[in-house]
Amino acid sequence: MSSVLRKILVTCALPYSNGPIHIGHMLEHIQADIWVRYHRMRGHEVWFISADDSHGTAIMLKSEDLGISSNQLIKNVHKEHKKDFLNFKISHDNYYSTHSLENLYLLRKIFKSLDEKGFIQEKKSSQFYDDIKKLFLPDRFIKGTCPICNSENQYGDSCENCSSTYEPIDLINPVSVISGRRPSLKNTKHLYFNLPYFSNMLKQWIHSGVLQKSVVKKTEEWFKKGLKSWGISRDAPYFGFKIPKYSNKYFYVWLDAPIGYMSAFKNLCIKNKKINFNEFWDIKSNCELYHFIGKDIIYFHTLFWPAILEASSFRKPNAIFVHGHLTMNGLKLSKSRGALITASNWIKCFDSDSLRYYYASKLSNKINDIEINLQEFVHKINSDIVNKLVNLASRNASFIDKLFNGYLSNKLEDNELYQYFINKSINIASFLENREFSLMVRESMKLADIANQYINEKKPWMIQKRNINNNNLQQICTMGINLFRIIMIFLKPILPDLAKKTEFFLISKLNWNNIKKPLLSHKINKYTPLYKRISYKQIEKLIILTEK
Ligand code: NOT
Ligand code: ZN
Repeated sequence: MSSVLRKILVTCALPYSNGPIHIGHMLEHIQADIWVRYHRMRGHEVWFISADDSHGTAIMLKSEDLGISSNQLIKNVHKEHKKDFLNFKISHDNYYSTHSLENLYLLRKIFKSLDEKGFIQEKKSSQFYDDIKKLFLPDRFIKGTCPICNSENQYGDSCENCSSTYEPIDLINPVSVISGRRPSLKNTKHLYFNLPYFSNMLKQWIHSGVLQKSVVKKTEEWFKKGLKSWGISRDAPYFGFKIPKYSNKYFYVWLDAPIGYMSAFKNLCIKNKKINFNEFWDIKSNCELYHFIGKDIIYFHTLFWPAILEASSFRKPNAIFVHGHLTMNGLKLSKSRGALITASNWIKCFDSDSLRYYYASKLSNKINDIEINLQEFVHKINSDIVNKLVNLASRNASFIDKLFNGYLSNKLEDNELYQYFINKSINIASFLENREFSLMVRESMKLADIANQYINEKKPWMIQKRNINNNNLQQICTMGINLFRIIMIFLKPILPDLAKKTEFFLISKLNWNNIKKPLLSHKINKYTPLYKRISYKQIEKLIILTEK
């Protein structure tokens, strides 16, 4: 076990309450979950939280569409989301919602503090308004032609074609997504947070090692353009929290969403009295805080959020861990449909360890997009998990069971090889710590190859046939089982289901801290298949479900 005990709080971005969890969300939660499970295994105190992001115009409109209240919608969705994460063995300690008393309390407290310190200003502005729907339109509900590259059908805040960001009023031929009409401009008053005041602090902060290099670069681009004050209020009708002393004004969802990180944790502290909220969020906290996010919401986490924390005298994160997007170009499914592969459809076709493993085999600590390919997925699972890993257990277990009554020998056949595997744990640990999961998976599979090769060379089946040296046979198979055990200790954070079955099979917990001590003179259970081969037929089923 590593000597210094750390206290760590980990968050995933909060999925919106207006739709199902898809395998794109799952990429992030699996990435964070692997990291969390690894740190728990090393004995650290880790709290892992997320929540539904339950406010905003999109949710209000969606519930109208469905003919139910927004409250009912977010309740239904929350239940579904929780089930999805459970199905994929995401080990959140709390999965909460931003529509909660704790969030309201912290939002008000933070707003009050910002206001008292003079960081909130009121400004007049004119915004697009849908006269038919009687609604001020959020950026994402206005589409038009990009003022920079002239590409059509772009959102009000940024262009997907040329990546420029702009104001909705800059769009050429703006159209309301809701009514399909040209919106009118209407005057309103809004509250703004004085972000530019924090420019120097933020500049320093982003260069203090808290961000990946490419994320620093992206953030610097925004500095070059100059920071602007940030609008934190929205006009009614809106589903969210009301701003005190203002009639008809609500807090913008992007203000109470990050506060959702704190409030989900606060709620956890209420349920578990041993955890102390202030110990983690106090400005002088020695605990570590990490946010896992996708690259589309860097801005909020590298500028707004640290500034809000600084302004309201809370601690800032130790790091923001940004990942790329999921793409599915090489597939029959189009890219836009990729987002439609829901977690619940996936789990009707495949187990969860398989997706966890596949993602791990593609993930690094860089922010490049991750291309998924279902053919490759099936191939990789069968060739790695079935042919290399599980096969290593089964081919040795049968001898131990049949000839030795389930008992492993009292010594290893090749101590040097065992030591070689142990030594690899240093590399593996550092890959896991640094979120270099693909390197870690590759290294583990190299070890599985070496272990299988060892068995191929020793040929236990020949020894049995010739009935020559039973001691030697037992030691070789004991070696094989122990090498399998080491690899499974490494892979336990990635493959929780397989790890559980392995622990039952070995009658021993997979622990990092006793990795050096092989299982000797130890009884193991009769081998039953630990993992079933998957087939291309299951892909067809998934595609049919997705296109329904
Ligand atoms: N619901 C948002 C999204 O993009 C994520 C909110 C994350 C919380 O899906 N916030 N911050 N900062
Ligand atoms: Zn453009």
